Amino acid sequence: MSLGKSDWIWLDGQFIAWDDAKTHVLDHGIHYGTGVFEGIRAYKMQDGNSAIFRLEEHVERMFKSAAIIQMKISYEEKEIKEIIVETVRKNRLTECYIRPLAWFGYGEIGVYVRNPFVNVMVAAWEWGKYLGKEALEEGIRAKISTWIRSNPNAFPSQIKNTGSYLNAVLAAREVRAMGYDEAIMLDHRGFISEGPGENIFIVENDVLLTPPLHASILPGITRDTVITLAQDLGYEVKETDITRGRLYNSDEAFFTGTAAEVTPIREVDDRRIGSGKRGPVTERIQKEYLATVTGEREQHKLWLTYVYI
Ligand code: PPE
Repeated sequence: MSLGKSDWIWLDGQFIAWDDAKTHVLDHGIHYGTGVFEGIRAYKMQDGNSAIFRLEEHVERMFKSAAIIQMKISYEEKEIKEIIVETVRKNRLTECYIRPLAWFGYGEIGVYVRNPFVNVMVAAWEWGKYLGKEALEEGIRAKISTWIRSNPNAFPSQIKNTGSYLNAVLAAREVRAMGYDEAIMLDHRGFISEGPGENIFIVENDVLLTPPLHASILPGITRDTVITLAQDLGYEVKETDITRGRLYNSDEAFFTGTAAEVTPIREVDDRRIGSGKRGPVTERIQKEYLATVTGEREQHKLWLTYVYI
C-alpha cells in the first residue's frame, strides 16, 4: 500500500519536516531488524474532536516489546503518550494511523550489540481501509500460507518487533500473488494462528472462538476489545486451538486489527465460509467496534484519549 503523508514527524526529541525525517544507512535496526513499533488509530468523534483508541495499551505493549529485546528507551511511557498526541495535533489530523518506532541506531555493527543507541520516532498520517474499501462489507478471500508463524523460541510472538515481520511479509506476498486478499498463518504445531497483520476469530453456533496466546499470536488490542464487546453483547467467547478444518466449517470468520478493524472473511482456501457473506454476528461486532472507537459507547470512553481540547 502506498504511504500517505503528513507534515511533521517526531524524531529523537523534535519535530522534523516529513521529507527530512531520515536515518543513517548503517543503523543497526536496518541491518538486523532490531526495532519495536506500534500501530495505533485515531478516529473522528461525533463532536468533531479526534480520539486515539487505547493509546495506553499500545504504548504499554511497545515498552513490553522493548523489554523483551532488552532495548532501553530513554523516554517514559507517559512521555511517549504525550508525544503521540502532540504528533496528531501538530499535523492537524483527526482520522489517522499512528506509527511509533524505536530502533537500535548508529554506532555499533554486528549481531552482538553492547550498548546500542536507541532512536525513537512517531509518525501519523491518514491511512484508509487496510484490506480495501469493500472488504468491511463484502468480506475477503483468505488463503492459508505455506509460511508458518515462528516457534516462540525463534521469535517471541507477543512482541511487535520489526525483524519478525519478514515472516508476515513472506506470507502476505505469497497469497496476494495467487490472487487472494490476505493470508492466514498456522502456528508451529499446525493450528490456526493469525493473519500477517491481524488476529482471527471464528463463529460456531453463536460462540466466538479465537486462537490462544500460545498459538504464536500477537496479543492484539483489537482482539481484546472484540472479546470485551462480544461478552457485553452476551456472546460466549473461547480462546482455543482451532484446526484448519474447523475454520473451513465455521459459520463465520473475521480478522481483527488496528489497521484491519473488524474484517469479515468470506472464503478460506476456496471454501465458502457460512453463507459466503459477512455473517450476522460479525456484522454486530463490527458495528459495535466502530461505535466504540468513534466514542458512541459511554461505558468505553476510558479507551479514548482526546487529541484536541
Ligand atoms: N497480529 C499481527 C501479526 C499484527 O501485526 C497485528 C497488528 C495484529 C495481530 C492485531 O493487533 P492490534 O492492532 O493490537 O489489534 N498489525 C498492525 C500493522 C499492520 C501493518 O501492515 O503494518 C496494525 O494493525 O496496526
